[in-house]
Amino acid sequence: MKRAVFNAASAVLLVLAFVPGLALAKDKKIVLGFSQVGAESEWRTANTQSIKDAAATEGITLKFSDAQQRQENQIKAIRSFIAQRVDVIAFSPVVETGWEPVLREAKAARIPVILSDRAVDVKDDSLWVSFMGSDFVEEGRRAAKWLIDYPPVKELAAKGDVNIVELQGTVGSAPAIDRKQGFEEVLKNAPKFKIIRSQTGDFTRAKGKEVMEAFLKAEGKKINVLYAHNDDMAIGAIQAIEEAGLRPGKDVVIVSIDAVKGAFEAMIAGKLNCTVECSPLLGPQLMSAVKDVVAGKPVPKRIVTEEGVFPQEVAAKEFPHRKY
Ligand code: GZL
Repeated sequence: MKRAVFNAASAVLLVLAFVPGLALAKDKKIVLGFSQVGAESEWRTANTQSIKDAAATEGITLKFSDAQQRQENQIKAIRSFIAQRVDVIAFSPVVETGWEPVLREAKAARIPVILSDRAVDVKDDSLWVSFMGSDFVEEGRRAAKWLIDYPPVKELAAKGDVNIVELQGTVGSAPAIDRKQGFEEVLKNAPKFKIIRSQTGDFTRAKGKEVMEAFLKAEGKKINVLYAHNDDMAIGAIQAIEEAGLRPGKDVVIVSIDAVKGAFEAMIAGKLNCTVECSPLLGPQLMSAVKDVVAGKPVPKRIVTEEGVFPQEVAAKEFPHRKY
């Protein structure tokens, strides 16, 4: 009798081993392979910390790779996760395109893929299970709406054109494409607002400063506004504006995106006028989705993070409550 029971139990276990989602025995820890963009900004650092903290809290084994903002490094990391037979792969794609081949390899290996923070542009959306992150187009709209309604800028528009220079994020990345789209969508109804220069600062402080120096050399005091796709580039640009003898936040009104601590410090110092929130604290949501995927539960195809807008006048009050 005992032998029959033992054989039946081992047969059940054998079947479970081939049914994804049920394959994990109770005590086996989930293994997540995560390919991160890099460490280019305060936002990214906070995002990485959120992911690592949440994995530890949930008892998920995290295999983490930093791609130093290079797509080929992310593709290599994903291939390595496939070879290691991780349970789930998640990544923040540095750019939108060029992912089909490696995502097809993950699908063929029956390893689910979750997109965190940024989206991919692929025809077959069965190549990824869920995309969690901000609505970057809406962030661009919010930046433009705040700018158009900002009283000192309204006064400028009453007298003539408002000349804007734009520091774009990483070329080809979802946030750079979408933040530009959202900002320009609102500006369509504000003809006095003109983007006179636009160039990538690759989301970094150093490049943001370098490109702003070039803008100032070319346009000088003609520049009324800087729109930066992230706070790090805005903070770099603030240095360039001061070195050019101008007052950031006054001679050049500055609106940027992320709402990292550095932006609140710049607003409190009167050097930045508004930051649109883009939360990097995606770790808990990601781990919850990972556990659901492994358990064979349904996961929403799109999970949007809720965010706000922080103008200079609320910075001092809000700053103590900021988590990143
Ligand atoms: C947005 C994220 C962007 C941040 C930048 O979700 O992908 O990348 O806005 C970061 O600070 O570098």
